Order: sequence, then C-alpha cells, then structure tokens
Amino acid sequence: MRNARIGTTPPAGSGSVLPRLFGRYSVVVLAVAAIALSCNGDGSETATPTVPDGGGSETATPTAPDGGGNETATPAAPDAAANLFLNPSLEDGTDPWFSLKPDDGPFTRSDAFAHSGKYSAKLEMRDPAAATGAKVYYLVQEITPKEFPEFLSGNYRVEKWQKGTAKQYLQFVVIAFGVDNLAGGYPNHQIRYPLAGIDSPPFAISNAHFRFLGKDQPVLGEWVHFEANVKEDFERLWGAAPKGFDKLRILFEVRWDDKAPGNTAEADVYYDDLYFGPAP
Ligand SMILES: [Ca+2]
Repeated sequence: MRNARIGTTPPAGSGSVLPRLFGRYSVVVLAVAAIALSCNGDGSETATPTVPDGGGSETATPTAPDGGGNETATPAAPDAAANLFLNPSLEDGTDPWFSLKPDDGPFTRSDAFAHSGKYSAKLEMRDPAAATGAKVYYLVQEITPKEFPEFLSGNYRVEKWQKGTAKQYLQFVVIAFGVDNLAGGYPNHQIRYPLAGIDSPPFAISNAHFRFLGKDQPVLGEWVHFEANVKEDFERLWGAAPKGFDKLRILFEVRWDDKAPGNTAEADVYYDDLYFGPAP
C-alpha cells in the first residue's frame, strides 16, 4: 500500500546523487535497472530499499529513524469526506471527543495552536513531584463502522516537556471491543502506537501489541505528522483485521507510567486533524 512513505526522507546512506535529483521514482527505475543488470543477485544493496511492490510492511517509518519531526512536507491527504472521526479538527466544539477520566486526565479545546482551522485539542499535564504510579491524559473518540478501517493519521505538537519519569510519552491506541475473529479470548484487542518519549514497551499487556512510530523525545514547537495503516498492522500483529466488533475506541494520549516521587511531570501536547478511514 502506498502509505507512510510520503514525507519520509530517503534512508540515510542511500544517497547517490541521482535519486536526490530525480526523486523516488527514479530510485525505483534505477533499482529495477540494477536488478535487471545483475540478475545473479550480487547487486542487491541498491535494489533492496525499493522493492518493486512497495514493501508495504514499512509503515513503521513515517518518522525518520532518529529525530523525526522534521517531515513538515504535507503527505497525500486522505479523503476528508470519508473520515470516520467527527469534528476531526476540533473546529466544532469538543464533541464527540471525550476523556476517559475527565477529572483526572482532561483535554480542552485550544486556539493557541492549530494544524488547520483555529483550534486543536490540548492535553495539559501538570503533576507534582510527589505524584506516583501512572496517569493518562485522554482525547478519545469511539466509532462503529461496519468494516474495520484502514488508515489513521494525525498531527501532534509539543510545547512543553518536563519528564517526571523515564516513562513519559505520547501515543495513540486503537482498541476493538468484542471482536469475533481474533485469538486470546480478550474482551478487547489493541495496538498501541508510541509516538515519542519512550523507546521500548512501557509494560507487558497481553491484549495489546506495541508498534513504535517514534522513539525519541518529542520535538518542541512544531507539528509532527503521524500515520499508520492500522488494518495492515492488525493483520500482521494479530493475524487478521478485526471482524464482528461492537465498537472501536481510538485514544490520543500523553501519559506517564512507573513514576516515583522526585520530579514534576509537565507537558503541553496538542492534537489536530485526526483521520481514520480509507488510505489516501
Ligand atoms: Ca483544527
């Protein structure tokens, strides 16, 4: 599938001058030519980065291996009319977005920053040094499409980042409730997509897989695009796309886990232009 490739920079070290000059299509052409010229297989080092079928499993790299955050080039936009999220840009109030813990981990609508329009969702973490355990700030929407959707994308922006613990991070989570066709007998099946702040799973959880879209600390002061082919990820990680589910819950979070007393945990995180639907 053509996803997660737009906006990515070429892999470090792939840099012959010609591909840079002529773009990725020339890379494919050159790669195919390389394969044709060396059918005994010894010329594979230049051919492998661009397998002719597009290497659909590489949805894991919408951000560069290190740093990320600098892909400000706008990727191909999905069809806004097909978006399963309502109020995806927070321009129409806050509904139907909600927090699972509105008193403890709320969100607000802010006009301080917007990826498009005037507003975005703001998660404002302000937790004291004495805070312990785990805490999540939530921006959540639930949808009930007939078929499991394909592609999720969005944008986050971090304006403040004071870590109260090593495990302070941003992620989004896709949860399918009451799935008929996946193993485990769980009440729900999840994929968790860390975006920034941690580089390994924060804890073991039997009904969730982790798929990292970013492993660095968040970049401050700029919008960062993220996207994933969630359907392909379920097929790869769970064996199939969910069927017969009762509902889907999608959570955009900033949170901390395993906090001990000592440091304040503070962050200002914005989300805007969220999309779940057909791939562009
Ligand atoms: Ca907006």
